[in-house]
Amino acid sequence: MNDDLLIELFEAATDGDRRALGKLLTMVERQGDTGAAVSERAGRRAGQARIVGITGAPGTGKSTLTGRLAAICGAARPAILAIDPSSPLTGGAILGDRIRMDNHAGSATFIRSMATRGHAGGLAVAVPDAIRVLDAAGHDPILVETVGVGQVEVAIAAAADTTVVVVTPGWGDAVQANKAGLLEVADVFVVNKADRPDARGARRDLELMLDLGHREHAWRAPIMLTTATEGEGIDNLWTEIQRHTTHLHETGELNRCRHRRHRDELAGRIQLGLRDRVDQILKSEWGEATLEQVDLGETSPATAADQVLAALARTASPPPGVTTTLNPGSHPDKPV
Ligand SMILES: Nc1nc2c(ncn2[C@@H]2O[C@H](COP(=O)(O)OP(=O)(O)O)[C@@H](O)[C@H]2O)c(=O)[nH]1
Ligand SMILES: [Mg+2]
Repeated sequence: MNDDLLIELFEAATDGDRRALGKLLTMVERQGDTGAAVSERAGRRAGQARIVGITGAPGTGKSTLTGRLAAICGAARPAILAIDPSSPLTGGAILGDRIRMDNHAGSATFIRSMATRGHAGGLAVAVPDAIRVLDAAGHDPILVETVGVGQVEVAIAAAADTTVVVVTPGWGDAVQANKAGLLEVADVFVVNKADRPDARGARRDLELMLDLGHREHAWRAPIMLTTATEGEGIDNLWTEIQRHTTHLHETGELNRCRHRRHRDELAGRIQLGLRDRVDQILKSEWGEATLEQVDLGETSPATAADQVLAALARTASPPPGVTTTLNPGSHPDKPV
């Protein structure tokens, strides 16, 4: 990818050209060298946007709610990133989401769906890049909708500055949310479909669960009642999200939160890279010979793995600008 073309695309996207922004997002979705170049450039301008994750079980009303939030937040250029889990129904789900969001979000909102292509690990690295691109193009807030099932989806929602967990009336939903690990990651709870019977009961159930697992937190997640289809309770919800943003700023938690996010992103990428490397090694002549020794009982898997790791460490060199080696002890032949 030509550098000038990238600069042009970013400038156009920043000026509100949705096609240019769409192209940049497709590039990071595909990853590879072009995706990395886009991410790098985006990273220099990003860091201004508020990132709000919205998660919960399918059908709880996340898309409707997200569209409403974008419409009432009062921002000039909100964006919605809707993450779809891989399923044969994905195409339909995206379409349904789009319709429900478009109905409510207003024309100022930029909406993009991302589907799980290939392995979930790919999504985990592509989503932070997509957020970076939206941020760099001047979108704020960025509302990220994910289905709160599966570790990767929960992790994506939890990586936001503020994580909103959506449940609906009925005890089962709160129990499910608890099982999925959603109670711990919530900064704000929403009991949506408050037009249904016993929404207050659902709030009480949630409060009880929070009390049971209560740790000494400076922030206690408020529980908001909404009827997303009618737009009820959305203003109050946005007020609570903003209150959480202020809390993050005042306590310095925002920097810690972003630091953790970068750490997780870096770890995720290193793990993906290592996984590829492991496959390469096992497929190589050397890997096959080692495996044969294990088959014959001449080497134990533990010893063989140690040998491979030691060889990997010998070939590792620090990135430019980093003066210490990864493991100086194993590099007797290299100056530290
Ligand atoms: N009764 C009622 N239905 C709602 C409410 N919010 C959303 N729905 C409906 O619930 C269904 C699922 O909504 P959707 O936003 O797609 O949920 P998602 O799967 O969590 O994104 C749709 O038929 C919505 O119209 C609400 O507050 N009350
Ligand atoms: Mg949805």
